[in-house]
Amino acid sequence: LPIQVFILGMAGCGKTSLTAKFTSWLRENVRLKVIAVNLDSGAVNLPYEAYLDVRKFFTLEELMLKEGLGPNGAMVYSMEILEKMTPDIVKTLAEADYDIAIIDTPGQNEVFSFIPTGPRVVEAFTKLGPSVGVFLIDASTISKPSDLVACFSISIASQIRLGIPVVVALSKIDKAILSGLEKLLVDYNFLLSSVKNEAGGGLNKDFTLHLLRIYKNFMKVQKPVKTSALTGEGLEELYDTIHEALCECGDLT
Ligand SMILES: Nc1nc2c(ncn2[C@@H]2O[C@H](COP(=O)(O)OP(=O)(O)O)[C@@H](O)[C@H]2O)c(=O)[nH]1
Ligand SMILES: [Mg+2]
Repeated sequence: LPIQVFILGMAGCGKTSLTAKFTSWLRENVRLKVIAVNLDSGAVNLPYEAYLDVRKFFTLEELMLKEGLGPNGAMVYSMEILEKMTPDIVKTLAEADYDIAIIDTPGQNEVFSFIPTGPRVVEAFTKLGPSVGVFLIDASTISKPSDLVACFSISIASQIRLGIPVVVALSKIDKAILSGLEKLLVDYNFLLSSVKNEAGGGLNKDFTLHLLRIYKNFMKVQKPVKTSALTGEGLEELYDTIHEALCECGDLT
């Protein structure tokens, strides 16, 4: 059965860029039949050739004009249209010949993961075969250790909402601004002491430390993968991690 990989993350975190880079990397290095699927009706330019592109059917801009909606209303509405189209999309993919589909998701993670339609779209895709999410955390937005913990908690929330295993990856690692970030990703005790040493305290620090305990268990299973769509760093590791995540769930054996 083919594998579905949903690229997830906040607006501008690099989903579309990674979809392009990862797709071509897989074609060159793993020699699998790879297709890219675009579910973002608001995309303007795609740096990859999509096997299936929702913009063939509707675009966010059209919805705004036709329905007199602002960008947020149009995004919510676009998810309803996407859900209605999903049976046809799934049918098209079921007839396609591929080993792995890299699925670029709408610009805003909250729209895809936190409105009930997104999880239902994902559920329909899981009928095609094993499905996994890659949650991208934009390294250029992490300016202190607790930022990492906050972003990590969103990835967990997305996993809970979408009901598929979600792998965590840093994107734009070439643009990382926090010194020691690499060590924070692999060394739990260093992360813990760094959070403790951050300025400020009170309830926020308590919350962060509580979240860190969850993070600790997660780190035992998977350390966040460092990727860059600019340099291609980390793509092999990302591929291995996706495989491991699916094996752990018993989806691939
Ligand atoms: N330096 C750097 N910039 C990146 C990388 N990935 C994406 N970008 C830039 O980040 C911006 C948003 O990227 P995009 O892929 O459209 O994000 P999306 O909204 O999550 O799909 C664009 O200007 C990209 O050129 C990366 O790995 N390194
Ligand atoms: Mg995009």
